[in-house]
Amino acid sequence: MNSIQALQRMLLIRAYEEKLAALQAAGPFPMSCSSQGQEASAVGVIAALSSEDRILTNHRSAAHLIARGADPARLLAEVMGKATGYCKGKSGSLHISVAELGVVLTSTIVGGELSMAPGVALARKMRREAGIVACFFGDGAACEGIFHESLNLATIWSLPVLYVCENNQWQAFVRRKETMQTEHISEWGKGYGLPCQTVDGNDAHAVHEAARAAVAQIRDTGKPFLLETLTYRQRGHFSGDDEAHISDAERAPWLKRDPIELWQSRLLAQGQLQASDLRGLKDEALARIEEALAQAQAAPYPSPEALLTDVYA
Ligand SMILES: Cc1ncc(C[n+]2csc(CCOP(=O)(O)OP(=O)(O)O)c2C)c(N)n1
Repeated sequence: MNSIQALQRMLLIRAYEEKLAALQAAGPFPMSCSSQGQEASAVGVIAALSSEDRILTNHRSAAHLIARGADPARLLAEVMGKATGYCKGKSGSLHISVAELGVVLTSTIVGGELSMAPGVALARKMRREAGIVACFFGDGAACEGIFHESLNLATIWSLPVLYVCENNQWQAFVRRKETMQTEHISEWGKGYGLPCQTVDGNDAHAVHEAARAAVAQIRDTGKPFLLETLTYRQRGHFSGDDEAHISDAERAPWLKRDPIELWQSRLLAQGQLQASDLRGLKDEALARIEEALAQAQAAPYPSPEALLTDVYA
């Protein structure tokens, strides 16, 4: 993926999240958890993966899915419970999986993705399949016991897992600093013998370089790696939350370091992008999302008979 394609992906993610937020504010519309502000982390890491790699993620998965190439029309259809959604309208925004893109799971059980990542990696290793497993989770999930079990097992069993902690400074309505004595989650990995790195999660270039090096190391050694991306969730915990827990003073410095603005400024300064092209790219992203919404709105709901298909009992 080149620099402009990375910008296009980030703009598409932002347009998708902003459209969802607008629809939810106008309501009624199904809820979701936005990862607005975390686009560089998603795009930077996913661009370092190959098509045979697998991905597990959490409730803020839209950015990961779009970065991986998911069709916004099918994502919106899924959120709206339509039959054309990636999971035939049965998952909503919080459980989307996309087998054809190697996205095994979106887990809304905090830490659920951490519990499954070693299993997916072990299965692939036993079948001698190529590829690594990327597991995205939040700093809140890192405070759960399953994080420690997962890292320990992955290390002991030499499993090719790229753990990506998107440290967005909040754990639902609780500040990260209230739940951790240390500053960085990456430090915790050292105790389990993992190579670890913390990177500026709002700098797509820094994220991508770190992820590429981590992925290369995992492919080389077959062992896990923990990457922490320091970033910020620009919206509330979920759509409909009044955001009273976030002050403007807290948000302001992070908005100044908005990952998309940082990336486009860099490309403009380097002459890789002209201001007029930028407007065109933004319009393109907005138009694609409008078209996606129209498709999702026109799509049918699943038939009542579909209730009993694709379920385990
Ligand atoms: C096992 C479990 N406990 C609690 C919740 C409620 N909950 C949903 S999101 C969340 C915070 C997760 O924080 P973090 O992992 O940092 O992710 P973030 O939402 O900040 O991206 C909590 C506690 C849940 N969904 N699952």
